[in-house]
Amino acid sequence: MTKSADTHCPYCALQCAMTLTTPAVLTPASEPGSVPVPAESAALAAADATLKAPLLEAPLDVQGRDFPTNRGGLCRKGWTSATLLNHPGRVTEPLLKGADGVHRPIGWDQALALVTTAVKDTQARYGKDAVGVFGGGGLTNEKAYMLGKFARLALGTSRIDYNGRFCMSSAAAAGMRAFGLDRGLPFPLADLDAASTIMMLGSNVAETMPPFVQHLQGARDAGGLIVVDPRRSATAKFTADGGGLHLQPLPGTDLTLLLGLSHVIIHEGLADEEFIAARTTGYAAVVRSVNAFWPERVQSLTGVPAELIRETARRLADGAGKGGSYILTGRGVEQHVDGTDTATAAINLSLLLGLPGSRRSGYGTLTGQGNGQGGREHGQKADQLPGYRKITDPAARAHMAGVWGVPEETIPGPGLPAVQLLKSLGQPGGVRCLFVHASNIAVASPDANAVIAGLRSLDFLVVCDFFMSETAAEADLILPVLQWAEEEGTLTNLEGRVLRRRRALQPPAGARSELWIMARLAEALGAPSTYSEDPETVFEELRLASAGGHADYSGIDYAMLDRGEAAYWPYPVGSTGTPRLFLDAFAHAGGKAVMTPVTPRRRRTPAGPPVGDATAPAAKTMTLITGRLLEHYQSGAQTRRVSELLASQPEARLQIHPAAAAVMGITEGAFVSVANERGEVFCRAELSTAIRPETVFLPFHFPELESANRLTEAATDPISGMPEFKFNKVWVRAVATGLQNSVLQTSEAS
Ligand SMILES: Nc1nc2c(c(=O)[nH]1)N[C@H]1C(S)=C(S)[C@@H](COP(=O)(O)OP(=O)(O)OC[C@H]3O[C@@H](n4cnc5c(=O)[nH]c(N)nc54)[C@H](O)[C@@H]3O)O[C@H]1N2
Ligand SMILES: Nc1nc2c(c(=O)[nH]1)N[C@H]1C(S)=C(S)[C@@H](COP(=O)(O)OP(=O)(O)OC[C@H]3O[C@@H](n4cnc5c(=O)[nH]c(N)nc54)[C@H](O)[C@@H]3O)O[C@H]1N2
Ligand SMILES: [Mo]
Repeated sequence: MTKSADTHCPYCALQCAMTLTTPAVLTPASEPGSVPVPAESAALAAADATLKAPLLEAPLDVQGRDFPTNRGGLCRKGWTSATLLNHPGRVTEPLLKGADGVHRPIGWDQALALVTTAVKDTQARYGKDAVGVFGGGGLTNEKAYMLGKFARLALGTSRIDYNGRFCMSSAAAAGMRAFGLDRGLPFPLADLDAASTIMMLGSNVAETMPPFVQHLQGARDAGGLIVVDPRRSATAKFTADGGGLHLQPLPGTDLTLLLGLSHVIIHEGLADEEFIAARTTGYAAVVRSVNAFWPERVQSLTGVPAELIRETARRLADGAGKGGSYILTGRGVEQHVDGTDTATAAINLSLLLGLPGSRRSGYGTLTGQGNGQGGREHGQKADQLPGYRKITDPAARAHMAGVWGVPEETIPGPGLPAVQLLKSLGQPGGVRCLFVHASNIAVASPDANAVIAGLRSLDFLVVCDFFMSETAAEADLILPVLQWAEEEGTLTNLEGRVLRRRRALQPPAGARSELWIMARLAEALGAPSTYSEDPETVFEELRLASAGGHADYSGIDYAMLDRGEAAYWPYPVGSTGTPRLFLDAFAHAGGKAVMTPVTPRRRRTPAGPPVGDATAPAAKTMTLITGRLLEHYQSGAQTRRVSELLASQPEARLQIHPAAAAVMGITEGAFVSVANERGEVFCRAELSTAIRPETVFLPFHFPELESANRLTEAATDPISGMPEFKFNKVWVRAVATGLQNSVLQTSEAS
C-alpha cells in the first residue's frame, strides 16, 4: 500500500502544497506503534495514537500538489526539502557546551533543569526582563502563540521579539496606518491572474517564490508587468519579452520614485476621484506632498527616466480600467530606514488609483517566511498580544487575562523590537539569558559581528534548533526540536489563508516539540495558566485568544482545514472567512483608508575612509544591497546542508558591474574585499551588466568571511524597527593573490 501525507513546503510564505510519500524501493512503512518508541518519547507516542494517517519512513519523496497558489509547482528548495529530515548533521540530543567550548550530549531532565536554574538565577540577580526570547516567522501559529504566552507568563518578561521585525514590519506598519489592518495580500493570489497591470517593487519572486510567477503570466503577456529593482533581476528579465517595463532606480530612492508616479497620476488627471472622495481621507495633504516631485526632478534623484515614470503611471491607470491593476511590494523597498514611509507611498499611489478594496485591483506586500503572516499575529512581537492586539490596549489586556486566567497586571508591558533587543545582549540593564527559537541571528541580523559579540557576552544562551546553526554554535545549551514533517500545526500563508501542516514521520528519538519544551519549563518555573503540548488543544486556545481581534481565527478548526476548506482571516465564529478584505470598508473607525503624506529624508552619510588594505591600487566606495538567491533560504542554515543546492551555489559572490570592476582591476572570479567600519567580507566577484554601476549585490545566505551582515548597519526605521539591509556604503577592492591565499586558509581553518 502506498502511504502518503498531504502537507505544505517548510520554506517560504507561498506555502506550496506538497505530498510526501515513502519511495516504493524501501520496505513498506511500518504501522503506527511498530516504530520503536523510546521511553522518553511517551508524549509523542500518545500523540501517535491519535494520528489519522500512518507514519511514513524517511527518506521521503516530495511531489507538488495542486493548490491555488502553486498549482502543483515547487522550486528547487521545495523539491529537496525532505533530504534534511534524516540529515546526518541533525542535532538529536540536548547538547551542553563545556568549558572547552565543545558541545556534548546530556539528557533532557538535566537540560531542562539547567534552563530552569539559569532563568531563576538570572531573574533573581537582574530582574525579570534580564531573560529574553527571540522567535521566528517559521514557527507554526501554535508555537508562535505559545512562545508569546510562555515569555509573558512563565518567564514574566517583556523582552520578546522575533525575526519578522527584519522582514515584514515596515509594510505591516504602513498597512496598519493606511488600512487599519495588516494582512500581506488582502486578496487571494489567483486574483492576479486576470490583471492587466502588475507593478512589483523590490520583489524578485522569480527567485524567491518561483511558482508565484505563473500568476504574473497574464499581465506579462499583456505587456503590463512592471518591475522596480536596481538589478535586472530574474523577475525584471521576465518582463522583457512581454513588452513590460523595468525601472532601475538608485537603491533607496523608491520613495521619491513613488512620489513621482503619484505626481503624474494627479497632474494628468488619472486619479480615481470618486473612490478618493468616498473611501479615503488625507487626499489634499498627499497632493501637496507630491507637488515638488515632477518627473524630470524625480529622474535626477532616482536615475529613472522621466518618460518611463510617465509611462508607468499611465499603464497603472490604464490597467485599473481594464482587467485590473496591482501594486506589490517586497523586501527591496521595505528593508530601509524609511521602509514604512516607502510602503506608505506605494499605498497612497494605489489609493489614488482606487485599487484597494476593489474586486479586480489591489495593493499587497509579499510576506516572506513560511508563517511570516501568522507569526506576526499572535504575540511574539514585543508590542503585541494574540489576535493582532496591542499590548498597551487595556481592553486587549483584560481579554487575554481572561483567556489565560491570570490577573491583568501579570501580563508585562511592551518590550524591545528585535534590533534593540539584540543590542541589549549582555549590556547593563539588558538581556543576560536568551532563548532563540527558529532564527539564525548570528547570520541574519544587521551588524552581525556585534550580534555575535552580544551572544558571547550572555550568561546563558539556549537555542532550539534541529541543526548546529551559527547561532546554535554559540549556545550554552542546544535543545533539538522537530522538523516540519514531524509536527502537526497550522501556518498562515501570504494570502492570510490558514493551512494545516501534517505530521508524516516519527521524529528522531531525542528530539522534542517546542510545545513540549515550553510545557515542561512552565511547570518547572511554577508558571500560572496552562501550557498544552498538543497542537490542536493550543489552536483551540488560540481561537479564543484571537476572537474579536484583527486576526480573528475563532471560526476556524482543524477539522475544516483537514477537509481542505479555504480559511482566510478574519474568520469569526458564524462567518465564512474573508478572502477579500476592504470590499465595503477599511478597518479604521469610519471605514475610510487614511492617506498619510510622506517625503524623503536625508540618507545617512557614506562609509568613512577605506578599511583594510588602504594601499590597494584601486578601491571604490559603492552602495551595497543584499538579498536572495533561488537555491538558498535565509541564513542558509537549512539549504547549505542540502548537497544539490550547495553544489549549485557553493559560496557568496559579489555581483558587480563590469565598468565598475574595471576601475578597480577586478576581473570575473577575482577575489575581492568588501568592507566598511563594521566588518569585512571576502568573496569572488561576478561581473554582470544586470546591476547598476554604483551598486553591488551580496546574498546574505553565507556565514563567517562571506557574511553580508558583517557590513549592514543596525539602523532602523523609526516606526517599524525594521533594519537597513539594502542600503549600506562599502569599500570594494581587489585582493592581492598572496592575501587571498591567507584569507582562504583562515576561512578553511575556522
Ligand atoms: N530562495 C529564497 N526564497 C525566499 C527566501 C530566501 O531566503 N531564499 N526568503 C523568504 C523570505 S523570508 C522573504 S522576506 C522573501 C523575500 O523576497 P524578495 O523581497 O523577493 O527578496 P530579496 O532578494 O531580499 O529582495 C528583492 C529584490 O529587491 C531588490 N532591491 C534591493 N534594494 C532595493 C531598493 O533599494 N529598491 C528596490 N526597488 N529594490 C531593491 C534586490 O535587488 C532584489 O532583487 O523571500 C522568501 N523566499
Ligand atoms: N543582509 C540581509 N539580511 C537579512 C535579510 C536580507 O534581505 N538581507 N532578510 C531578513 C529577513 S526578510 C528574514 S525573514 C531573516 C531570516 O533569517 P533567520 O531568522 O536566520 O531565518 P532562517 O535562516 O530561516 O533561520 C531559521 C533557523 O531556525 C531553524 N528552524 C526552522 N524551523 C524551526 C522551528 O520550527 N523551530 C525552531 N526552533 N527552529 C527552526 C532553522 O534550522 C534555522 O537555523 O533574515 C533577515 N536578514
Ligand atoms: Mo523575510
